[in-house]
Amino acid sequence: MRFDVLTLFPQIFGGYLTQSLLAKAIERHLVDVQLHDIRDWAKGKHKKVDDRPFGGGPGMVMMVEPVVECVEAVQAMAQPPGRLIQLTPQGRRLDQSVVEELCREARLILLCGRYEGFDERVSEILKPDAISIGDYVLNGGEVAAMVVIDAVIRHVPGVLGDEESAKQDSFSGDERQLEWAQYTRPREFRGHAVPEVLIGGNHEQIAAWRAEQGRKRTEKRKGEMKNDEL
Ligand code: 6GU
Repeated sequence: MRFDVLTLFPQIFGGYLTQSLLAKAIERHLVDVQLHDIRDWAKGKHKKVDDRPFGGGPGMVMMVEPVVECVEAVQAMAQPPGRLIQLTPQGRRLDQSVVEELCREARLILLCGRYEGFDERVSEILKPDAISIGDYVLNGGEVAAMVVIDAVIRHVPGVLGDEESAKQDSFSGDERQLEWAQYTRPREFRGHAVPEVLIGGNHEQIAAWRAEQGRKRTEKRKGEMKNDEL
């Protein structure tokens, strides 16, 4: 699967791309992430990518011309042109069902905004799929793009060591059950012991205990959630 990230700050992605699961997936050619600096498509001596809003008001708006030209050029760099995602707090909220929809694409183009957003004509011309990662405002779409990549690559065949892991994740499938409590060594720390059942080795009892744990966590979390999150 290929991701193209369009940003004014490609260096933000450096550490993320070179660590852990994603680095291994890239090394094994399961995932390809290409970074593109929107400023490379800016015109003039000052390579201007943002300007003051018509009508006044605070902040700067990302200009339509470099953004549209960057997206079009990047889409033409490889086949297929890919699905264009605009990271914006005004977008549809990312959840596991959106992630499962995105992972079916061969290529995603992730357009990250900064400042007070994009000139509206970016949306009119390119008709991106606008996605938000939650109801709070970030300084830009870069962290949100990493969230999208991180969630989506878990579903790319071969990326996880154990092929079943993504399916077993909380929120996957219809159950949306939270996972059970996990423990590893030591068996006791500061008076907190690992539940006896996990040490006994009775697999039926362990499975029953875990199922009960998952149910309890899910119930507790539902009690804490607002209605629209259920
Ligand atoms: Cl995708 N971008 C920004 N700037 N803020 C956000 C967001 C995205 N999702 C939640 N807040």
